Amino acid sequence: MQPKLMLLLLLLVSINLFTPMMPRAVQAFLPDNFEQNPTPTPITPLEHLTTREPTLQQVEAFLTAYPPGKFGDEACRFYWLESTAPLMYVDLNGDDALDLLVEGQNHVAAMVWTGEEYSEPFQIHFCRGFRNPWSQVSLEDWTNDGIPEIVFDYRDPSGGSGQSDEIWWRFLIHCGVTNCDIAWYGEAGEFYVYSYIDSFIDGIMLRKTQFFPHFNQDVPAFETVTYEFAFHCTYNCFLNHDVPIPDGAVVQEEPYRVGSVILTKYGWNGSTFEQVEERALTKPHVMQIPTQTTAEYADMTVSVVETPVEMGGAVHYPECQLMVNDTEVGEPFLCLFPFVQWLDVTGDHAPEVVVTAYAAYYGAQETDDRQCAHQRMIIINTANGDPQQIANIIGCIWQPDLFGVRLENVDADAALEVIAGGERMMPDCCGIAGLYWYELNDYDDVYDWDGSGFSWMKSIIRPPYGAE
Ligand SMILES: [Ca+2]
Ligand SMILES: [Ca+2]
Ligand SMILES: [Ca+2]
Repeated sequence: MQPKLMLLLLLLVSINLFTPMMPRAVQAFLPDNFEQNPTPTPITPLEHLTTREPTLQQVEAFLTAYPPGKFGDEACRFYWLESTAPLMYVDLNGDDALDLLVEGQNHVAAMVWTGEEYSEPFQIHFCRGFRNPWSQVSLEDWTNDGIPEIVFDYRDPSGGSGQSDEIWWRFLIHCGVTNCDIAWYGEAGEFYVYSYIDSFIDGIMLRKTQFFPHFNQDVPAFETVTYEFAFHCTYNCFLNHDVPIPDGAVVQEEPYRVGSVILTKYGWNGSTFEQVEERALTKPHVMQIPTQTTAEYADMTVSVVETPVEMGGAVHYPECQLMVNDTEVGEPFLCLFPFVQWLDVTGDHAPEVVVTAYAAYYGAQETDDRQCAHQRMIIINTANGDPQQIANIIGCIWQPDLFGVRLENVDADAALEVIAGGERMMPDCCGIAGLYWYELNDYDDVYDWDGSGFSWMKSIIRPPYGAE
């Protein structure tokens, strides 16, 4: 499939034209009458919940009497996930009496048992949208008292023709003796994919907040480190309000823009996490990326040659062909900032050809196993005089250092391994983007030299970016 077609397909999917083709795993989450009866049955509000283990219908009636107010929408239908129990009994305030935690799609509610009834529920409830927002609930002790807080993560997608934007939010909910309430909330990330339709130049903007809780320490606190960067974005994106855009800037001149890395510290005051410090660790800048299109070794010259490609009659995205002496080797590839060099990768004391190149293109090539703004590495073995491609691996770009794929020795043998940034975190269950929880991937993949090529060895956690 053409990359552009793939992007179009993704956009069509994301505006939900394919709803009738929902996979079984997703349909199973929805009520049986979801398609036939889109109008909810009216619920009579229930102001007091005195039943220790209520039915789901009683809980719905109780939650209807206390709408979410600040966080969410008042008139959402309830969507309970069959993949998890909607009602969970957990001691949320440390009085040894089990309290009630409720999880639905885009919905969490918590109420403590006061001895005779449940407290007024604290709930966050966002309506289902046609772009399929999703949420997840987890329990984690952020206040270091041995009692879990409720972590509610919510992904809010939006977008339109030629663009797709997703924002992740995190809410921490803490329960006291008489009720539960918000302890902290903020944006956890934003991922914006866009296409300049007229020029066929694609780009991404990514902002991510990394959380560093002080679990199991005396004083409850946490830090966040937020970074942001954009590829091909000097206008028409949400990045870097602190970075002035020069008059007349064009995307080709400033393809890669990095925002400040911001450190923020929060301290626990007994009921909420308060901000105690915020400062910029780095200054915003435009990154310069080296290129090298030719490299020689012995009697061999390798080069990458740009081959303009037509796409819908519009301006092309640069594509390159690798040449060893005058022979084409391998397939053409998308090719921003190509860099070619000779390097002994396999540990045989003879150098291989190593080529790297970037593409902000959301779609990659048909044969690529991931679709993302990426860096590619091609390795050619010329040892027996006949150039053989032994690696063609792309890694997704997730951090401002622009790492997508690199060489590193991670085991004891003499060969270098290829490390590649993983694709977006997706569960195995579902074939269609958006109808389930996922987040940006914190894992990289390691590919190992097996004597004839590079094969997948393992996943490793990517180190946090910019943390002190
Ligand atoms: Ca309790
Ligand atoms: Ca706690
Ligand atoms: Ca090795």
